Amino acid sequence: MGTALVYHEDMTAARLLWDDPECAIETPERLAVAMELLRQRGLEQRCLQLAAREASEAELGLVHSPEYVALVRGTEALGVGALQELSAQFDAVYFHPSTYHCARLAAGAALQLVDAVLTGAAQNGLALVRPPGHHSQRAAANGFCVFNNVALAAEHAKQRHGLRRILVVDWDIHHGQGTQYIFEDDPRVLYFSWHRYEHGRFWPYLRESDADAVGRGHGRGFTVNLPWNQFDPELVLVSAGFDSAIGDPEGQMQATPECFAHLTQLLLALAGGRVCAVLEGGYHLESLAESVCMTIQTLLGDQPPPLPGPMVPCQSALESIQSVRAAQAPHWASFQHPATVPMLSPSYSSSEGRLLPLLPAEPVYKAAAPSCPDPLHAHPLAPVCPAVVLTAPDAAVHLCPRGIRQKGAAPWEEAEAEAWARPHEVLAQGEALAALRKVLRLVDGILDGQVNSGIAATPAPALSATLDVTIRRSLFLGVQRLLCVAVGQLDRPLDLADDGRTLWLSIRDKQAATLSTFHVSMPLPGATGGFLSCILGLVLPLAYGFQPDLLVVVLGPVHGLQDPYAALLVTLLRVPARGRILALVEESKPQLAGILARMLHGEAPPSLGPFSKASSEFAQALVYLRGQLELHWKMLQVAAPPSVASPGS
Ligand code: Q9C
Ligand code: ZN
Repeated sequence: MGTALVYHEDMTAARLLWDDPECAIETPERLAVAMELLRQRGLEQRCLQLAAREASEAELGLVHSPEYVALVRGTEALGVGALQELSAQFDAVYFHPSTYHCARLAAGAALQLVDAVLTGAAQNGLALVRPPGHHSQRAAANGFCVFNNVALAAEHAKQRHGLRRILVVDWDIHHGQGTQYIFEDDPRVLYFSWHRYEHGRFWPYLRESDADAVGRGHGRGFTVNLPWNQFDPELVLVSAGFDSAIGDPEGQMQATPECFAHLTQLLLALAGGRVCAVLEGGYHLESLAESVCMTIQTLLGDQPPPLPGPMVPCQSALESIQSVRAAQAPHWASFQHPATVPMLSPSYSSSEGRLLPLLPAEPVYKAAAPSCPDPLHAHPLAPVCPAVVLTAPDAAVHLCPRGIRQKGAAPWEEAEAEAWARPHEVLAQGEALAALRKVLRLVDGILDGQVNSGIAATPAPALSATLDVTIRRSLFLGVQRLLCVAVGQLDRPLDLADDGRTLWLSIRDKQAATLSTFHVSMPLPGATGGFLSCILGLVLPLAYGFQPDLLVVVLGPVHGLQDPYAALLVTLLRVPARGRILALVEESKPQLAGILARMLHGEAPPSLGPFSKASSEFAQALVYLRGQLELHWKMLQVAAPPSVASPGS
């Protein structure tokens, strides 16, 4: 099951026929250039290529009024003068005699993509379309959008496939008010949008684009901006606009193409990996094409390149996130623990009061260039099958049905392994030493790039010693930043230098403690809520701040994580670790080894099941740790400093 790419050249037919600077950026070249780069990079050929079909009028009726569909159909026969006159009745819209055909292809492409993913013909995919859709409303064109492609896809998934929970993630720089209006009273479609707002001074200049718009009626709480696991969607639709990317003349933001690789890979942890992206905006041709390639490569399973730039959140982003949290708290249990995240009142950064001027007319404009000049590092790493080193024969049963094979490379020479094992008596006996020889082979294989990741099982009593040797060997081979996430009763090696090369995170049945900036111990979360805040609020921000060259994940004695939790932990950590992971487990847990191997291979994790709130002890432990660590690890900041909120008070 691969990645579908839905496209039709006819969608390049519509274009602006008169002078209108506002609409001039929505050009046929947007699609042509993106397709060209996909071909050049050999990515189109790796996809399941589907030719877009037109949506039927009945399908358009899932979202749009018959009168509006008839109005758009009528534009096929209009002359330039009449087209221009009709276009002027809408905000930022132009019609062309081929608009109706293009817009039906764009809508049809989104429907086809959903059909391909929900019937299992593809695991995920992207529809490269124009005109875009997310500003389009039941009976109105708006912002270059004619039919709402993503809304139609969501409605189709509900009505034709019987889905009950669909997440729409809108990363276009503009608020998709059309999608918000269509689903604002529908709890089955959770609409998440981030967008430039400028306290109401950025197009489309709407009060209802602010954080306190949360939906209405039964849909209260389903128009949102929130961390995503609790909703547990069955399908993820992405309104994939790339006008939020660097160089875009419309958005004027700074998101690099790499950002879209990371966003996409994080979303792949949801809905069994069923992610359908549909193009929206994006008006800088190279930046658009580069970002489209990053998205497709990630959907195909390639590992993302590193995120360039300092890992420091910006204050105004923190303010925005806080007001969203405050506005959503009444609707989502995950926001309700007062200790989990400090919260300001919803009015704190609302449009009343502190109106900031828009940025000066000529902001930082940079031509889109891959931020890293070295092409080897500028593009995602192709997927590499994880190596599997197992000592228990029955473990293989859990792996082979999915096509993951044990790697046959020769283990280390016994004498050499013995030298590395020397301090540990437990490694002297046969089985433990045999496992160690394979683990060392795996460490070397990962570090010299033969494999991307690997999983190894060792006899339980030898786990801690094997981990110690693994760490020493990795540092010896020149790893600069080694992240070790140790779940269960495992101690940090005593003689490990606290020099910033190793970040050690213990998750175990002990009190929260920061033994140093690079040695953190947190308690085991009992509830799903605690587990998610632990990963999303602590482990991931630390991993992004540290930017490891290698991640070692160990599940030791009484680690207490059920398999789906361990699976999600590894899946999410793969993103900041960019797939460079060595997982160590006890050989008595073949089932766990199997599921982790599948995660390293890129399969989506299973659902965590019903949500349960974190205990207040656990929430307090997280608050304590954040307080201890956020001075050094800036990615942990969740609140803007009070001085920003009220100067002088
Ligand atoms: N003078 C999409 O990205 N321009 N539509 C507003 C204000 C309209 C954007 C400029 C932007 C429409 C799909
Ligand atoms: Zn846009």
